[in-house]
Amino acid sequence: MATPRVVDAEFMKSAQALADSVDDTVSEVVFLGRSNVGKSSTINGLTSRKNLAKSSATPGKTQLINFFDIRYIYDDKDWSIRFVDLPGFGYAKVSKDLKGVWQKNLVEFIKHRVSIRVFIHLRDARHPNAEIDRGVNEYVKRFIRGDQLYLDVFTKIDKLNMKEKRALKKKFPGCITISNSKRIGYDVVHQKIFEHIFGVMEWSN
Ligand SMILES: Nc1nc2c(ncn2[C@@H]2O[C@H](COP(=O)(O)OP(=O)(O)O)[C@@H](O)[C@H]2O)c(=O)[nH]1
Ligand SMILES: [Mg+2]
Repeated sequence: MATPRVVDAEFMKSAQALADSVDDTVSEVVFLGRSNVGKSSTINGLTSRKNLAKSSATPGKTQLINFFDIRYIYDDKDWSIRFVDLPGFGYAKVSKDLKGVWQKNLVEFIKHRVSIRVFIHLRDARHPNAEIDRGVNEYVKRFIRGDQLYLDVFTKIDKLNMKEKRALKKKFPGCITISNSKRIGYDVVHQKIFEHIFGVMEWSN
C-alpha cells in the first residue's frame, strides 16, 4: 500500500497564543515533547526538509507556536494539513496541573484550538518512564475530544540495543518508534495521520 507523500512544506507563522494563531480552517497535527527530544528533527524528517523546523526556531522563537503548511499527495490527489511545532516542555517534575511546565497560553492552545486533529507526543526511547511524559499524557487525555487522535511516538530508537527495544515494545505494545538520524519509521506516522484525518486509507500492517 502506498504511503502518502509530502510534496510541499512551508513555514507559515510563529504565534504567541491562540489569539494570534493562523486561521483554524485546516486540520492540524501538533507535535509536543520535551526540549531536545527531536521535535524539529522529526518535522524535518517527515517533510524531507533539512531546515524547515529549525529555520523558524531562531533564538527567541523557541517559545512560540510554529505553523507549517503541508501538502500531501495520495492516490494522485492533493491533501492539505498543517503541522504545529509547540515549545518543548522542561525537565521539571510535573506539577498537578502542569503549571510552570507549559505556559498558560500553551495550555489554552492545546485545549481550545478546534483544528487540532492529531497530537503527536514525541518521547525519548531511552527514557520511556520519564515522569513528565506520563504527566503530559494523562493531562491531555483529560480533555481530548472524540475526533482527536493521541499518538505516542518514541524517537532516537537508533540508540537502543535489541534488548532495550524488546523491553520498550513490551511496555508500550504497538508503539511507534522512529529514528531521525537513520530516517526510519516515518511511513507509519504518515499513514496514521492520514488515516485519522482523511479516513480514506485501507492498509494493513
Ligand atoms: N540519534 C538520534 N539523534 C536524534 C534523533 N532525533 C533528534 N536527534 C538529535 O537530538 C538533538 C535535538 O534534536 P531537535 O530536533 O533539535 O529537538 P527539539 O528540541 O525537540 O526540537 C539534535 O542533536 C538532533 O540531531 C534521533 O532519532 N536519533
Ligand atoms: Mg526544536
